[in-house]
Amino acid sequence: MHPSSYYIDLESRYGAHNYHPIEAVIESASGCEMWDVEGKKYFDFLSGYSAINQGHCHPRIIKALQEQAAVLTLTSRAFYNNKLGEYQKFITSLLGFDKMLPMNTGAEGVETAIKLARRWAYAVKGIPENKAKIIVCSENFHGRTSTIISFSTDPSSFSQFGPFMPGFEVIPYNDLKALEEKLMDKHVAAFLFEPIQGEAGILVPDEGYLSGARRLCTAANVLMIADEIQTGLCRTGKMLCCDHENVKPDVLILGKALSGGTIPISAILANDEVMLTIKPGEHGSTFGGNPMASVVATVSLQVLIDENMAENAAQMGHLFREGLHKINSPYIKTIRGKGLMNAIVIDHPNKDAAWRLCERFKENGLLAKPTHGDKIRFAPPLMINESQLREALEIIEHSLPVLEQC
Ligand code: IF1
Repeated sequence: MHPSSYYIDLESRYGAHNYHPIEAVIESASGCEMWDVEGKKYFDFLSGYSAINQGHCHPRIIKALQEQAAVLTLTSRAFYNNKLGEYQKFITSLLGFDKMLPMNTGAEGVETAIKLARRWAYAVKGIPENKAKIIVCSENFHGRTSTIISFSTDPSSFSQFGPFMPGFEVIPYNDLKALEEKLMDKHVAAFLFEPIQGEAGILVPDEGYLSGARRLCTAANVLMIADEIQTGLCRTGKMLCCDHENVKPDVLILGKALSGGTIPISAILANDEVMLTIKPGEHGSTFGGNPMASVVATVSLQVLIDENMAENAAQMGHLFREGLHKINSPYIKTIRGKGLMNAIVIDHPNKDAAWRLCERFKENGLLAKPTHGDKIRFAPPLMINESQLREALEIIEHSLPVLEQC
């Protein structure tokens, strides 16, 4: 048994310093609660950045993981296994696509979608080779690989990591006019977007943005690629965030909660015209589509459905935003979000105010973390119930006075 400081010091001494965590050393978790090494309980209001929608260590998911792990974990795709095909049939019929390509991290999912869009551009649309362009939005976050940061507009993501991958053009988010203008360019292959921008601070676009983008992409014969790695899987109150406007993207990317926060699993879904442009041996990964991931993903999706997590996220999300408004704090400038993907913007002269507030949240038993300085993201697991949510709102309200002292 060691105190939290022991573990923090170990990571400082032996680990890369690529994060600046809130100083809570978590030892166990269940549902929407976590316990640190001193036995202190916290509400988890970050959910592993929306990877733990089903709640920590969901018994059905853990059972499926343990049972499959004891039988067969990996064959590689050099051979078949008896779990991948059933998973692919399940997820494609659930979400309405012809086929699914399995990968591991979200960034790999985004990279795969980029390769599919470029290949489709050359093989189907007839764009001259190496001329394909992909339109992205400012303040996007799609991962940390060298290609993906090539089209980031956040210096903390891209500075001093050049040279960068060409073939991407940036337009403002939530701006259909800008998209329409860009789509006049016949070399545009795809539009890659987040239905709600997560890292940017939970930026919810205007009603009609998704359906407008769908209409424009269809008219211009451009692939609409929805990155639902963070917004998907019931987080915003529907199975997919695009469902709020009945929009069907041409390529759908999932990750994070596809495994209920157990192992890295991502999935790229598309119809045959796009998916079959990649031929055998032209793309893959060692662990992509392994039998353990296939079983875990199937159960993780089933749990979301069986436990009505989209409906609960919608209801609890309304209660949460209502509760934040009722606090009526002078320090909360903006409250925004959909379902249980929410954020507040802090209004305070001290640039460290949001961080200080999150430290006070921690002292009072709630874990959340600022994004981009003055925004605090609130994203608990989707199985949170009303009394837990109200207790969390109490903690938020009783922590805010700390801002009077900083
Ligand atoms: C970090 C952010 C969230 C994502 C979307 C792809 C990926 C992510 C919409 C890549 C990943 C994670 C990455 C993690 C923190 C977290 C994050 F702050 F970085 F931006 F959630 F908002 N598309 N987001 O949100 O998926 O490769 O990580 O599996 O890098 O610090 P991944």
